[in-house]
Amino acid sequence: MKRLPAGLYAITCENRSRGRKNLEVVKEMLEAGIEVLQYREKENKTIREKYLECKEIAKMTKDYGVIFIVNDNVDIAMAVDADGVHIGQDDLPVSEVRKLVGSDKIIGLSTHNEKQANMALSEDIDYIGVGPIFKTDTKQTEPVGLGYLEYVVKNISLPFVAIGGIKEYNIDEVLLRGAKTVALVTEITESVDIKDKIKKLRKKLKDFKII
Ligand code: 3NM
Repeated sequence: MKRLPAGLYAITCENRSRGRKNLEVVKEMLEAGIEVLQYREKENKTIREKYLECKEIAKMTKDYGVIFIVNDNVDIAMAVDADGVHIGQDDLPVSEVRKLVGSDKIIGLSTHNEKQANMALSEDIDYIGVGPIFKTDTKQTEPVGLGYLEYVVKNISLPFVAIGGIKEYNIDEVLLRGAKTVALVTEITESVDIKDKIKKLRKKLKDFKII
């Protein structure tokens, strides 16, 4: 059974990648060093296109020993033998997803408030997403603030990933409060120099003795 590692959890977003293709961005991410890669593509791609990208990414992440999670599409995750799947509150119930993926795959579940975090405790999941911590325009959800992160650290005994509006300039705020796995989309995908950005983010995690 694989687990959510501490460190950087990078997420794709092709239309926020300065014209670069997902595969190009993922290659840079892997070369720079990340712990988890999530394929997330909300717009403008067919299932077949997503599948083909994920098939390639699954090979690349295996080569680098990086955990590969597919967002939303349980079918694609299984077809490419990804390490897991990440689902939201409006997706299939966790119990159904678990039946589909089996006991070996990682299931992550987004949560945005205390009630959802408490509900997650009785689900067969491997980690929760906690966010959006800060304002983000990558997802249409209002920020929940650092208070929700503090609540989870104190009260919820599940591995979690902090997400939402996290940047190099504010990552200290989440690390200080006990986040060990940090997810970033645009701070990485929109960087001119992805490797340099990841290097700087890794330095922060090292300063907090997380990696
Ligand atoms: N999930 P950025 S916030 C994909 O709170 C996603 O569950 C969130 O993008 C949640 O790092 C978010 O560019 C977007 O702000 C994060």
